[in-house]
Amino acid sequence: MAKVTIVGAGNVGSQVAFYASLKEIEEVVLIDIVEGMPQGKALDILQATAVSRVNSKIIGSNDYLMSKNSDVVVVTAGLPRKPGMSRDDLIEVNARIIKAVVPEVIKYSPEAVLIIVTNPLDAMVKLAYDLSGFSKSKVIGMAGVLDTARFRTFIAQELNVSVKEVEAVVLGGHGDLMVPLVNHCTVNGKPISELLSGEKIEEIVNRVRNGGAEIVKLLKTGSAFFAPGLAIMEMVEAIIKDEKKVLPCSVLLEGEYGIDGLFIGVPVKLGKRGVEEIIELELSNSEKEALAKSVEHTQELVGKL
Ligand code: TXD
Repeated sequence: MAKVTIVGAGNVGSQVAFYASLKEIEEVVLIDIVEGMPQGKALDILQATAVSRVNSKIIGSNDYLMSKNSDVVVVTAGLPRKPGMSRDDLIEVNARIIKAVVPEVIKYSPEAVLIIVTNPLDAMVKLAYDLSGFSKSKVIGMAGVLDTARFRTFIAQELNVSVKEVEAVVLGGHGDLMVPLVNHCTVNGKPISELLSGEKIEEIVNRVRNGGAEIVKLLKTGSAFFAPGLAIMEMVEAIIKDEKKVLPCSVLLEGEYGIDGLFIGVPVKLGKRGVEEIIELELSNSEKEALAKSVEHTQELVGKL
Protein backbone atom coordinates (compact mmCIF):
# COMPACT_ATOMS: atom_id res chain seq x y z
CA MET A 1 0.00 0.00 0.00
CA ALA A 2 1.07 3.52 -0.65
CA LYS A 3 2.29 6.57 1.25
CA VAL A 4 1.64 9.96 -0.32
CA THR A 5 3.07 13.27 0.92
CA ILE A 6 1.75 16.63 -0.13
CA VAL A 7 4.00 19.63 0.46
CA GLY A 8 2.05 22.89 0.67
CA ALA A 9 -1.19 22.60 2.64
CA GLY A 10 -2.87 25.55 0.95
CA ASN A 11 -5.88 25.45 -1.34
CA VAL A 12 -4.61 22.85 -3.80
CA GLY A 13 -2.57 20.75 -1.36
CA SER A 14 -5.36 20.36 1.15
CA GLN A 15 -7.79 19.35 -1.60
CA VAL A 16 -5.40 16.60 -2.72
CA ALA A 17 -5.04 15.40 0.88
CA PHE A 18 -8.82 15.36 1.23
CA TYR A 19 -9.39 13.32 -1.96
CA ALA A 20 -6.50 10.97 -1.11
CA SER A 21 -7.91 10.30 2.37
CA LEU A 22 -11.34 9.50 1.02
CA LYS A 23 -9.72 6.98 -1.33
CA GLU A 24 -8.24 5.09 1.63
CA ILE A 25 -4.64 5.59 0.61
CA GLU A 26 -2.67 3.96 3.41
CA GLU A 27 -0.91 7.08 4.66
CA VAL A 28 -1.29 10.72 3.66
CA VAL A 29 1.11 13.36 5.00
CA LEU A 30 0.42 17.07 4.63
CA ILE A 31 3.38 19.41 5.14
CA ASP A 32 3.58 23.21 5.26
CA ILE A 33 5.83 25.86 6.79
CA VAL A 34 2.95 27.54 8.57
CA GLU A 35 2.81 26.18 12.11
CA GLY A 36 -0.38 24.41 13.10
CA MET A 37 -2.06 24.81 9.73
CA PRO A 38 -1.28 21.36 8.21
CA GLN A 39 -2.02 19.76 11.59
CA GLY A 40 -5.41 21.52 11.77
CA LYS A 41 -6.34 20.62 8.20
CA ALA A 42 -5.26 17.00 8.71
CA LEU A 43 -7.48 16.75 11.79
CA ASP A 44 -10.42 18.21 9.89
CA ILE A 45 -9.84 15.74 7.02
CA LEU A 46 -9.53 12.84 9.47
CA GLN A 47 -12.93 13.73 10.88
CA ALA A 48 -14.32 13.83 7.32
CA THR A 49 -13.13 10.23 6.85
CA ALA A 50 -15.20 9.31 9.93
CA VAL A 51 -18.28 10.81 8.26
CA SER A 52 -17.47 8.80 5.14
CA ARG A 53 -16.65 5.70 7.17
CA VAL A 54 -13.31 5.12 5.49
CA ASN A 55 -10.12 4.22 7.35
CA SER A 56 -7.29 6.57 6.44
CA LYS A 57 -4.18 7.70 8.21
CA ILE A 58 -3.63 11.41 7.68
CA ILE A 59 -0.89 13.40 9.36
CA GLY A 60 -0.23 17.14 9.26
CA SER A 61 3.28 18.36 10.09
CA ASN A 62 5.94 21.03 9.67
CA ASP A 63 8.64 18.35 9.74
CA TYR A 64 9.77 16.52 6.61
CA LEU A 65 10.73 13.53 8.72
CA MET A 66 7.04 12.59 8.65
CA SER A 67 7.26 12.25 4.86
CA LYS A 68 9.91 9.51 5.14
CA ASN A 69 9.70 6.78 2.47
CA SER A 70 6.80 8.23 0.54
CA ASP A 71 5.93 6.56 -2.76
CA VAL A 72 4.67 9.81 -4.26
CA VAL A 73 5.38 13.40 -3.18
CA VAL A 74 3.20 16.17 -4.56
CA VAL A 75 4.67 19.68 -4.36
CA THR A 76 2.09 22.47 -4.27
CA ALA A 77 4.15 24.86 -2.11
CA GLY A 78 4.29 28.30 -3.65
CA LEU A 79 2.37 31.47 -4.29
CA PRO A 80 -0.68 31.48 -6.56
CA ARG A 81 -1.48 34.32 -8.98
CA LYS A 82 -3.38 37.47 -8.15
CA PRO A 83 -5.77 39.04 -10.67
CA GLY A 84 -3.85 40.60 -13.57
CA MET A 85 -0.74 38.47 -12.97
CA SER A 86 0.58 35.85 -15.37
CA ARG A 87 1.90 32.53 -14.05
CA ASP A 88 5.35 33.64 -15.24
CA ASP A 89 5.34 36.54 -12.75
CA LEU A 90 5.70 33.95 -9.98
CA ILE A 91 9.02 32.55 -11.21
CA GLU A 92 11.41 34.23 -8.76
CA VAL A 93 9.47 33.75 -5.57
CA ASN A 94 8.38 30.20 -6.37
CA ALA A 95 11.85 29.13 -7.57
CA ARG A 96 13.08 30.06 -4.08
CA ILE A 97 10.38 27.88 -2.54
CA ILE A 98 11.13 24.91 -4.83
CA LYS A 99 14.83 25.24 -3.90
CA ALA A 100 13.89 25.03 -0.23
CA VAL A 101 11.43 22.15 -0.60
CA VAL A 102 13.01 19.67 -3.04
CA PRO A 103 16.21 18.90 -1.05
CA GLU A 104 14.09 18.12 2.03
CA VAL A 105 11.75 15.90 0.02
CA ILE A 106 14.51 13.83 -1.60
CA LYS A 107 16.44 13.50 1.66
CA TYR A 108 13.59 11.47 3.16
CA SER A 109 12.08 9.87 0.05
CA PRO A 110 14.87 9.06 -2.41
CA GLU A 111 12.71 6.53 -4.23
CA ALA A 112 9.57 8.66 -4.63
CA VAL A 113 7.88 9.86 -7.78
CA LEU A 114 7.61 13.67 -7.61
CA ILE A 115 4.58 15.48 -8.95
CA ILE A 116 5.25 19.21 -9.21
CA VAL A 117 2.28 21.59 -9.29
CA THR A 118 3.77 25.00 -8.41
CA ASN A 119 3.64 27.68 -11.13
CA PRO A 120 5.09 28.59 -13.55
CA LEU A 121 4.71 24.86 -13.97
CA ASP A 122 7.06 23.80 -16.74
CA ALA A 123 9.93 25.89 -15.32
CA MET A 124 9.34 24.69 -11.74
CA VAL A 125 9.29 21.02 -12.74
CA LYS A 126 12.55 21.49 -14.67
CA LEU A 127 14.08 23.15 -11.60
CA ALA A 128 12.86 20.35 -9.33
CA TYR A 129 14.29 17.75 -11.73
CA ASP A 130 17.70 19.48 -11.80
CA LEU A 131 17.76 19.79 -7.99
CA SER A 132 16.64 16.21 -7.36
CA GLY A 133 19.06 14.24 -9.51
CA PHE A 134 16.16 11.80 -10.00
CA SER A 135 15.67 9.97 -13.29
CA LYS A 136 13.38 11.78 -15.72
CA SER A 137 10.64 9.18 -15.30
CA LYS A 138 10.26 10.22 -11.65
CA VAL A 139 9.72 13.96 -11.98
CA ILE A 140 6.38 14.96 -13.51
CA GLY A 141 4.46 18.21 -13.78
CA MET A 142 0.69 18.46 -13.42
CA ALA A 143 -1.13 20.76 -15.82
CA GLY A 144 -2.41 18.86 -18.85
CA VAL A 145 -5.04 16.89 -16.93
CA LEU A 146 -6.49 20.18 -15.67
CA ASP A 147 -6.26 22.01 -19.00
CA THR A 148 -7.87 19.04 -20.76
CA ALA A 149 -10.69 18.99 -18.19
CA ARG A 150 -11.31 22.67 -18.91
CA PHE A 151 -11.41 22.00 -22.67
CA ARG A 152 -13.88 19.12 -22.18
CA THR A 153 -16.05 21.24 -19.86
CA PHE A 154 -16.45 24.07 -22.37
CA ILE A 155 -17.16 21.70 -25.30
CA ALA A 156 -19.79 19.82 -23.27
CA GLN A 157 -21.41 23.11 -22.18
CA GLU A 158 -21.49 24.46 -25.71
CA LEU A 159 -23.00 21.32 -27.25
CA ASN A 160 -25.20 20.51 -24.25
CA VAL A 161 -23.83 16.95 -24.08
CA SER A 162 -22.49 14.84 -21.23
CA VAL A 163 -18.89 15.71 -20.43
CA LYS A 164 -18.31 11.94 -20.31
CA GLU A 165 -18.73 11.82 -24.07
CA VAL A 166 -16.08 14.44 -24.78
CA GLU A 167 -12.51 13.32 -25.40
CA ALA A 168 -9.75 15.90 -25.70
CA VAL A 169 -6.10 16.56 -25.07
CA VAL A 170 -4.10 19.72 -24.43
CA LEU A 171 -0.35 19.82 -25.18
CA GLY A 172 2.43 22.33 -24.63
CA GLY A 173 3.45 24.57 -21.77
CA HIS A 174 0.99 25.43 -18.99
CA GLY A 175 0.53 29.03 -20.10
CA ASP A 176 -1.48 31.20 -22.45
CA LEU A 177 0.18 29.46 -25.42
CA MET A 178 -0.92 25.94 -24.47
CA VAL A 179 -2.21 23.86 -27.40
CA PRO A 180 -5.72 22.37 -27.12
CA LEU A 181 -5.65 19.80 -29.96
CA VAL A 182 -8.76 20.56 -31.99
CA ASN A 183 -8.20 17.63 -34.38
CA HIS A 184 -8.06 15.17 -31.47
CA CYS A 185 -11.19 16.48 -29.76
CA THR A 186 -14.26 14.30 -30.31
CA VAL A 187 -17.79 13.99 -28.98
CA ASN A 188 -19.05 10.42 -29.09
CA GLY A 189 -16.27 9.74 -31.57
CA LYS A 190 -17.27 12.63 -33.87
CA PRO A 191 -14.65 15.37 -34.49
CA ILE A 192 -15.74 18.75 -33.08
CA SER A 193 -15.03 20.37 -36.45
CA GLU A 194 -18.22 18.59 -37.66
CA LEU A 195 -20.25 19.89 -34.71
CA LEU A 196 -19.07 23.47 -34.16
CA SER A 197 -18.11 26.41 -36.40
CA GLY A 198 -14.47 27.42 -36.74
CA GLU A 199 -15.17 30.67 -34.83
CA LYS A 200 -16.83 28.85 -31.96
CA ILE A 201 -13.93 26.40 -31.71
CA GLU A 202 -11.46 29.29 -31.63
CA GLU A 203 -13.49 31.00 -28.92
CA ILE A 204 -13.41 27.81 -26.82
CA VAL A 205 -9.67 27.29 -27.41
CA ASN A 206 -9.04 30.84 -26.14
CA ARG A 207 -11.23 30.25 -23.11
CA VAL A 208 -9.23 27.09 -22.28
CA ARG A 209 -5.97 29.04 -22.61
CA ASN A 210 -7.31 31.64 -20.21
CA GLY A 211 -9.20 29.15 -18.03
CA GLY A 212 -7.00 29.74 -14.99
CA ALA A 213 -7.10 33.54 -15.29
CA GLU A 214 -10.91 33.48 -15.60
CA ILE A 215 -11.13 31.85 -12.16
CA VAL A 216 -8.40 34.05 -10.62
CA LYS A 217 -10.37 37.12 -11.74
CA LEU A 218 -13.57 35.84 -10.17
CA LEU A 219 -12.00 34.68 -6.90
CA LYS A 220 -9.89 37.84 -6.45
CA THR A 221 -7.80 36.00 -3.83
CA GLY A 222 -6.08 32.80 -4.92
CA SER A 223 -6.58 30.52 -7.89
CA ALA A 224 -8.46 27.35 -8.82
CA PHE A 225 -8.16 24.35 -6.53
CA PHE A 226 -11.03 21.86 -6.85
CA ALA A 227 -10.27 20.76 -10.42
CA PRO A 228 -6.47 21.01 -9.89
CA GLY A 229 -6.76 18.89 -6.73
CA LEU A 230 -8.70 16.15 -8.49
CA ALA A 231 -6.42 16.30 -11.54
CA ILE A 232 -3.42 15.66 -9.25
CA MET A 233 -5.32 12.82 -7.61
CA GLU A 234 -5.87 11.15 -10.98
CA MET A 235 -2.10 11.16 -11.55
CA VAL A 236 -1.35 9.92 -8.02
CA GLU A 237 -3.79 7.01 -8.42
CA ALA A 238 -2.42 6.09 -11.85
CA ILE A 239 1.04 5.81 -10.25
CA ILE A 240 0.31 4.04 -6.97
CA LYS A 241 -2.16 1.60 -8.55
CA ASP A 242 0.19 1.04 -11.52
CA GLU A 243 -2.71 1.78 -13.85
CA LYS A 244 -0.67 2.50 -17.03
CA LYS A 245 -3.15 5.30 -17.70
CA VAL A 246 -2.35 7.77 -20.49
CA LEU A 247 -2.59 11.36 -19.21
CA PRO A 248 -1.14 14.63 -20.47
CA CYS A 249 1.71 15.65 -18.12
CA SER A 250 4.74 17.91 -18.24
CA VAL A 251 7.75 15.62 -18.74
CA LEU A 252 11.33 15.92 -19.91
CA LEU A 253 11.45 15.52 -23.66
CA GLU A 254 14.63 14.30 -25.30
CA GLY A 255 13.84 14.38 -28.98
CA GLU A 256 10.15 13.47 -28.80
CA TYR A 257 8.00 15.98 -30.74
CA GLY A 258 11.32 17.45 -31.94
CA ILE A 259 11.88 18.98 -28.48
CA ASP A 260 15.04 18.47 -26.47
CA GLY A 261 15.88 19.24 -22.85
CA LEU A 262 12.61 20.91 -21.82
CA PHE A 263 9.64 19.85 -19.71
CA ILE A 264 6.54 20.20 -21.89
CA GLY A 265 3.02 18.77 -21.62
CA VAL A 266 2.46 15.64 -23.74
CA PRO A 267 0.49 12.42 -23.24
CA VAL A 268 2.39 9.88 -21.15
CA LYS A 269 1.68 6.47 -19.69
CA LEU A 270 1.76 6.62 -15.87
CA GLY A 271 2.49 3.60 -13.70
CA LYS A 272 4.39 2.54 -10.62
CA ARG A 273 7.70 3.67 -12.11
CA GLY A 274 6.33 7.13 -12.95
CA VAL A 275 6.47 8.03 -16.64
CA GLU A 276 6.60 4.66 -18.40
CA GLU A 277 6.15 5.85 -21.99
CA ILE A 278 5.86 9.11 -23.90
CA ILE A 279 3.11 8.95 -26.51
CA GLU A 280 3.79 10.79 -29.76
CA LEU A 281 0.61 12.00 -31.44
CA GLU A 282 0.36 12.89 -35.10
CA LEU A 283 0.03 16.70 -35.27
CA SER A 284 -1.29 18.91 -38.06
CA ASN A 285 0.94 21.72 -39.35
CA SER A 286 -0.99 24.37 -37.42
CA GLU A 287 -0.75 22.30 -34.22
CA LYS A 288 3.00 21.89 -34.79
CA GLU A 289 3.35 25.67 -35.20
CA ALA A 290 1.33 26.35 -32.05
CA LEU A 291 3.41 23.84 -30.09
CA ALA A 292 6.63 25.43 -31.35
CA LYS A 293 5.44 28.84 -30.03
CA SER A 294 4.60 27.38 -26.64
CA VAL A 295 7.97 25.62 -26.49
CA GLU A 296 9.82 28.81 -27.44
CA HIS A 297 8.09 30.64 -24.61
CA THR A 298 8.90 27.88 -22.10
CA GLN A 299 12.54 27.96 -23.23
CA GLU A 300 12.67 31.72 -22.51
CA LEU A 301 11.10 31.21 -19.12
CA VAL A 302 13.53 28.44 -18.16
CA GLY A 303 16.35 30.79 -19.20
CA LYS A 304 15.28 33.09 -16.33
CA LEU A 305 15.89 30.42 -13.69
O1 TXD B 1 -2.18 23.31 -13.06
C1 TXD B 1 -1.40 23.65 -12.22
N1 TXD B 1 -0.14 23.21 -12.23
C2 TXD B 1 -1.81 24.53 -11.11
C3 TXD B 1 -0.79 25.23 -10.37
C4 TXD B 1 -3.17 24.62 -10.70
C5 TXD B 1 -3.51 25.32 -9.59
C6 TXD B 1 -2.53 26.01 -8.76
N2 TXD B 1 -1.23 26.08 -9.33
C7 TXD B 1 -0.13 26.60 -8.52
O2 TXD B 1 0.04 25.78 -7.34
C8 TXD B 1 -0.32 27.99 -7.98
O3 TXD B 1 -0.05 28.97 -8.96
C9 TXD B 1 0.69 28.01 -6.85
O4 TXD B 1 2.00 28.26 -7.34
C10 TXD B 1 0.61 26.57 -6.31
C11 TXD B 1 -0.22 26.43 -5.02
O5 TXD B 1 -1.48 26.98 -5.21
P1 TXD B 1 -2.52 27.15 -3.98
O6 TXD B 1 -3.75 27.72 -4.54
O7 TXD B 1 -2.57 25.89 -3.22
O8 TXD B 1 -1.76 28.26 -3.12
P2 TXD B 1 -1.93 28.55 -1.53
O9 TXD B 1 -3.32 28.27 -1.11
O10 TXD B 1 -1.36 29.90 -1.31
O11 TXD B 1 -0.99 27.44 -0.85
C12 TXD B 1 0.39 27.43 -0.99
C13 TXD B 1 0.95 26.86 0.29
C14 TXD B 1 0.73 27.77 1.52
O12 TXD B 1 0.02 27.07 2.52
C15 TXD B 1 2.14 28.13 1.97
O13 TXD B 1 2.27 28.28 3.38
C16 TXD B 1 2.94 26.94 1.44
O14 TXD B 1 2.38 26.70 0.15
N3 TXD B 1 4.38 27.19 1.37
C17 TXD B 1 5.30 26.29 1.75
N4 TXD B 1 5.17 25.04 2.24
C18 TXD B 1 6.31 24.37 2.55
N5 TXD B 1 7.54 24.91 2.37
C19 TXD B 1 7.72 26.15 1.88
N6 TXD B 1 8.94 26.65 1.71
C20 TXD B 1 6.56 26.89 1.55
N7 TXD B 1 6.35 28.13 1.05
C21 TXD B 1 5.02 28.31 0.95
